[in-house]
Amino acid sequence: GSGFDPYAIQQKWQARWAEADPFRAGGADDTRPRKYVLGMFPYPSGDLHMGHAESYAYVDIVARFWRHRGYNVLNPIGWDSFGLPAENAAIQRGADPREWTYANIAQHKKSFREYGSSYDWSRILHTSDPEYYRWNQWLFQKLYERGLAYRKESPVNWCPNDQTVLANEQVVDGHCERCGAEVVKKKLTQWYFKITDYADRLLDDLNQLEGFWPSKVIRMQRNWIGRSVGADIDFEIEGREEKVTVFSTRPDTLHGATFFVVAPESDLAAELAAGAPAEVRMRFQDYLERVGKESEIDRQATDRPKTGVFLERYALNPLTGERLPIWAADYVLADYGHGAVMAVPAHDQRDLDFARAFDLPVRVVVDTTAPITGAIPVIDLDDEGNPIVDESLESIDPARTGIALTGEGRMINSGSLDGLSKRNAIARIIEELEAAGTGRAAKSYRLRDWLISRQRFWGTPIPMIHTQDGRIVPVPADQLPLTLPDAQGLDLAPKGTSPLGGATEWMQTVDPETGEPALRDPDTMDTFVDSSWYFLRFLSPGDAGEAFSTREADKWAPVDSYIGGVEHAILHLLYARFITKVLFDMGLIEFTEPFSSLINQGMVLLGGSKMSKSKGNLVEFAASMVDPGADASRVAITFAGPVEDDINWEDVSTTGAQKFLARAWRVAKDVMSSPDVVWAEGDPALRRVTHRLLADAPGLVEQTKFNVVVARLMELVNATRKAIDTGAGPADPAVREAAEATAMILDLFAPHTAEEMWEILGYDGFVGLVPWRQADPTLLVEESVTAVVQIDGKVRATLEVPARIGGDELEALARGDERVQRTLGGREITRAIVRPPKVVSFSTH
Ligand code: ANZ
Repeated sequence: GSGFDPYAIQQKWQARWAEADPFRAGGADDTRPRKYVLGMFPYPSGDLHMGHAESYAYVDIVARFWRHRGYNVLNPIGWDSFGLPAENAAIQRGADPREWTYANIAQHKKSFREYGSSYDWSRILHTSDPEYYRWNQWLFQKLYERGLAYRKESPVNWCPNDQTVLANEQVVDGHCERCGAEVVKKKLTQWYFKITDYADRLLDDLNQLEGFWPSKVIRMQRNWIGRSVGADIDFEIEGREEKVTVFSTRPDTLHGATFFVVAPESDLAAELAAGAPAEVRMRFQDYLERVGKESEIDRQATDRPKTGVFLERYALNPLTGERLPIWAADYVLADYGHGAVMAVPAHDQRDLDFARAFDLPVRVVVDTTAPITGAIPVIDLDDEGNPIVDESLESIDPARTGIALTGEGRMINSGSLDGLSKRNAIARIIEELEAAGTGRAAKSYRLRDWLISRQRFWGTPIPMIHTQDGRIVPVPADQLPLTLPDAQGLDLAPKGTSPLGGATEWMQTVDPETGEPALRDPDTMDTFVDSSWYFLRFLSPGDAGEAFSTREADKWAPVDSYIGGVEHAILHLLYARFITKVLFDMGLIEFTEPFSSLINQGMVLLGGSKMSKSKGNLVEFAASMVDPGADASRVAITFAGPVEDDINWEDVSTTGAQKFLARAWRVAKDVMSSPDVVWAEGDPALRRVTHRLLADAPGLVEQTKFNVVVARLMELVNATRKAIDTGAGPADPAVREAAEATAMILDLFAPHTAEEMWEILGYDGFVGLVPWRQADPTLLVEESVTAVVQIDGKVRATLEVPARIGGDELEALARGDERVQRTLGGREITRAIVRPPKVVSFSTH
């Protein structure tokens, strides 16, 4: 038959790909340069939808593109297959999380095959396989050896619904990232990875990624790490042996400190209260209880009334010896800086609010009305537009106005610092404190250590042994992997302790040193450990002797293009960056950043919200393979807008995509020349369209302007159709040339249709493997024409423009022209008639 049958074409080429396995990465003898393209591996929930279709379409565009450009491309796929949803599904159905997980993986694999994704299918990995997670255990023990894995008791984020702890990164606005329940604090002993040791490098190395990662992601990472620069200052406390250190970003304001505040839940607060009169102790206890019930969100809100308790104890200003009353107040957080602050109400808004609430003194030490050399003074204007110049210090007294003076100025009331600017004062006071031995330059971070223990079953068992005499020792290497026990007979329901604790037999082990009975660790690892290094496992996935091959890593890594959702902007990317640096320090890899470039795609929305099973607004990936078909899905999604924008599924035209593919296919059918035509011949106009696309597409793909390439392909197909029907005719060599270029470029977006076209055009091999055809530079020279710009009927300017200029582009050029601007003289254009390429006519009335 002569009809276009996308489903038949799809099945035909999938069978051929399955047989020939053409997208396997080249081995040791492959001399082409290498590219490692990776999509963030999927979580095997049952509901792959069009959001996944988008992400994996983009991955395939990039992988296919580099193959055409002559690279040896590695494009693997695997599954992030441990985690809560499997466990929750198992609990609901009384099933085994393992069965649920692997059944879903099988479905995913089928879908990706049907999508025509050009994976190297020989490198599949699942993080829930013991062959994989034994290397999580290896990694854990390596971190432990290096002092980067440790246990501590501290208040942790606890999700009362999932009955497990959460990393800071998994708490969004005080709620569980996964289930939305309000997170509470609970004191527990847990395992941590010491990511804070890497805070500076994680921050500084972001500079390398500038321009290669979305700037939004870089900004989010910077904020998350949250480095503040200042000083640590040691305060003597009356009646206490040891000094107490505070962190301040404004050590220059030390003379303005009028009181001292400690976090109520800190050990220091408890200790200070214990040494206070009974009545104070009671008030403190009441307050502590009240604070314990507050949510994180409430606590961090700036607009709520300040509360606190005076502990009737005093700190001494290290420079002046001034006595500062010590308060416990909840606006100071226990786990930031040192959990205590010197309060400078004149220059810090939180301190000022507190001072005004409790009638504490306010002392100005920075005159913000004084001019600072080199700084541009900010001058306010009054109603008439005259500068307000005679602002006096009294008129902005914070004690009266309630507004802290946080701006620049000159130091006053500060002894040796008087007259200095902020910067000089900070440098000077740090010198003085260092000389006196009561302070030093310091940095503070918002970043906390990574809590990796989870009280859940479906994860990597922590490879540590708790001995009878209280030691904690690694499971000996020859006993790894420490595999999960059978879920059968285990109570998986969340109850606040790990289900593994109930696997009595599994829990029993021996102390490797003494042979005495000992217990295993019942917790499992956060699944972000699994995904922190998986990109390295793809390089030697079957390797039973090591986590990854250093030799293969030297060849392939880091990942050249990493593609996935912006929801991973912080957690996953930060952890992967951290582990990469640790592996670098271990001498196992030669790079310090895992992902050289990052592409974040927007979301696919239906009815205005993100597709999800719970909202019942899923368009299923699997179903879309039949209607509209894999290629039409890919083209429609890609054409719907820029990569990073959200897409409304309602606006995505799958019928438009189907029609375009049918037109492209029909062009190939109509070609009447044979593959050995003379390339330099044929219709020059059509050749120019072809060659311009050959020349432009690589840059567009590298800039991830995939939708523009699709638009240009549509243009090429239309031009070819026109040449066939009303121009040079189907035997013209330019028509064949256009059809071949179409097939080769269409391969990025619609590989089944492209392969079919290639075969129709008389070729044997896969179009997916053909080298990019070079554009002929002589065909790229743009013809230009003279366009006239009229304003109210008179020609006011002429422009040299490309003959093929678009209307919008021409209008923009005309509006921006200097002569046009001058003639308009500020008048508004009320009407614009644009006839590209030659006429633009503006009216102003
Ligand atoms: C004195 C001072 C004077 C401060 C001044 C600021 C302005 P960032 O920028 O967020 O790092 N601080 C220190 N530890 C704290 C804690 N555990 N809880 C709440 N606040 C804490 O903020 C650093 C500043 O926040 C520090 O500098 C300290 O107040 C306060 F005019 O010290 B500052």
